[in-house]
Amino acid sequence: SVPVSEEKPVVFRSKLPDIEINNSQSLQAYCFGKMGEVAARPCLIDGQTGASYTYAEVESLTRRAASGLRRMGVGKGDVVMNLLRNCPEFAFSFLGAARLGAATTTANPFYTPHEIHRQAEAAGARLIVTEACAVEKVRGFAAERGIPVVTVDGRFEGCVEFAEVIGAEELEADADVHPDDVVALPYSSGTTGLPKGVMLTHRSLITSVAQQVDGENPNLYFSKDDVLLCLLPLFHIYSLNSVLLAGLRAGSAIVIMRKFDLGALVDLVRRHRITIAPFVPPIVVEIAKSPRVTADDLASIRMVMSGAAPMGKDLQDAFMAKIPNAVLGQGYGMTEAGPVLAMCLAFAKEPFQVKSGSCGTVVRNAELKIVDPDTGAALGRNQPGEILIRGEQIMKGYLNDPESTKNTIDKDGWLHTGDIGYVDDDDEIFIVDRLKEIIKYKGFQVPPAELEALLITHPEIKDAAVVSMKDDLAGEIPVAFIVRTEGSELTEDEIKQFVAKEVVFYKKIHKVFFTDFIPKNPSGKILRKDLRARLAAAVH
Ligand code: 4UU
Repeated sequence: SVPVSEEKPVVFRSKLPDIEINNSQSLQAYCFGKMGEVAARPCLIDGQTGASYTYAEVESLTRRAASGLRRMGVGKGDVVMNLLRNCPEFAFSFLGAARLGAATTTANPFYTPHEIHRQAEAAGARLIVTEACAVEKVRGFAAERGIPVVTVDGRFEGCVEFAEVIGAEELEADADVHPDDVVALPYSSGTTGLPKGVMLTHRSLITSVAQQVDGENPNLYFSKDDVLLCLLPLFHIYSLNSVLLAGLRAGSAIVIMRKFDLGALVDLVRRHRITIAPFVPPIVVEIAKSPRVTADDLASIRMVMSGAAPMGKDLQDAFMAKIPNAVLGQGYGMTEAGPVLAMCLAFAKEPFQVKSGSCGTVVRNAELKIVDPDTGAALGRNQPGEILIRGEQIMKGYLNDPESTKNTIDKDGWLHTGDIGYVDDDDEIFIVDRLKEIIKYKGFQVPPAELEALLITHPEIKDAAVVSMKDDLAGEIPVAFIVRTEGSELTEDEIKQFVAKEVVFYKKIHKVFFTDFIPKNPSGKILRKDLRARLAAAVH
């Protein structure tokens, strides 16, 4: 008889069975879905002040925030901008806006005025919630456009204090929302170009959170007795989704930390007996290297999660030696993917054996494919290619940008990540390279296109290209190739300063290489691979 060749698995799935996900409700109803069991338990704890709010209090505060936001003119379909470091008000405002059927766009309060205005404008923000460090940067802009500014940490002329927004009365009933209504609008440059508004709907975020923390054997097991450290910024989707929303859904206590500092971190871990610590690789490095932090300091922690940038096997092993009683693993996310594509299965309630250096296994209720980036053909196990994901958790699309949406989500619903990786024999995913141009400085996005656009506005810069260079502490740093105009003696320092004035600290140019031309393909696309090869050759 004819031998039947065994068919290669081309679609990868979780080892956990699919579950039923009720994603046709509102995100807030889903997150507070177990109120009966958790009402009197601690929900949010402000690490700075020690203020603690129970689940019942937080739910009520979000209803009061909703009522206050409505009084200030926010309604269904509107966008509120949260320009905040981590604080309880972030959650009150986010969930309050959701109750009104409004969406929240999140941004870093350390952005420059230009970066803030651009996002506020593009997102169509109707109201800005911010704090002292950013008030001066938005006040003029907001006044010109008649956008009210709310501050969480004090009284400022022309602004409204958050305490006033949270009046006595609660919103009587949430607005009716459709599962496809947008609830979060983070900005991401995706695989190419400038930052774009990523439309995450009630359906996508419920699905994503459920894929992590729901089911009889949750992939990411958070219990009511867990205490989560919310240190990563809530304006980034990792913390918003996998810490705040997932923590609320699971009924855990969430300790909110405003600013990273090793001493303060150890203090909070000890004081609140933190059990779950979501980190990014640079924080893992710092803890692994610091003689000041002992195993004893971290004794209460049972789970350490890393994500947003690669964590190699060496670092993972070094860290595990420091905190032997905790499980250390990775989550793999991308804003557009809702955001979680893969999660370490050692985090499951009934954990699996996993390998160091892996960024997890595809989440349940989703499909993952690896394709040849040139031909689009699906690849089997152990063959690196572009990672594609499909499921109800992915974004609805980019705001007002059908072209970029079409280039990211194909006609069959697969979202193209721009990451290169493979799936091994045990369904574990390893990321090995990046096809897309984005640079990740300590997990923060640095879009080269944005820096290039800025650089060529300089009268003495004829052409510019920005690429990443490996860095021990930050993972990657942005460096620029510059073609000066004829006769120009513009210096490296002048260029660095020119950029530094216009961008948030992590987008600063770290090195400048002067060159005669920027290599481009016939359609004018910068050949970044060639530039990275030039860097590698110069370094070694
Ligand atoms: C190698 O970084 C994120 C989201 C991260 C996240 C979210 C929820 C991690 C765990 C979690 O539970 O989003 P973006 O849009 O800022 O950046 C996306 C890109 C990816 O495409 C990939 O290139 O960041 C990189 N990345 C990683 N790289 C994200 N996670 C990892 C990882 N290893 N674990």
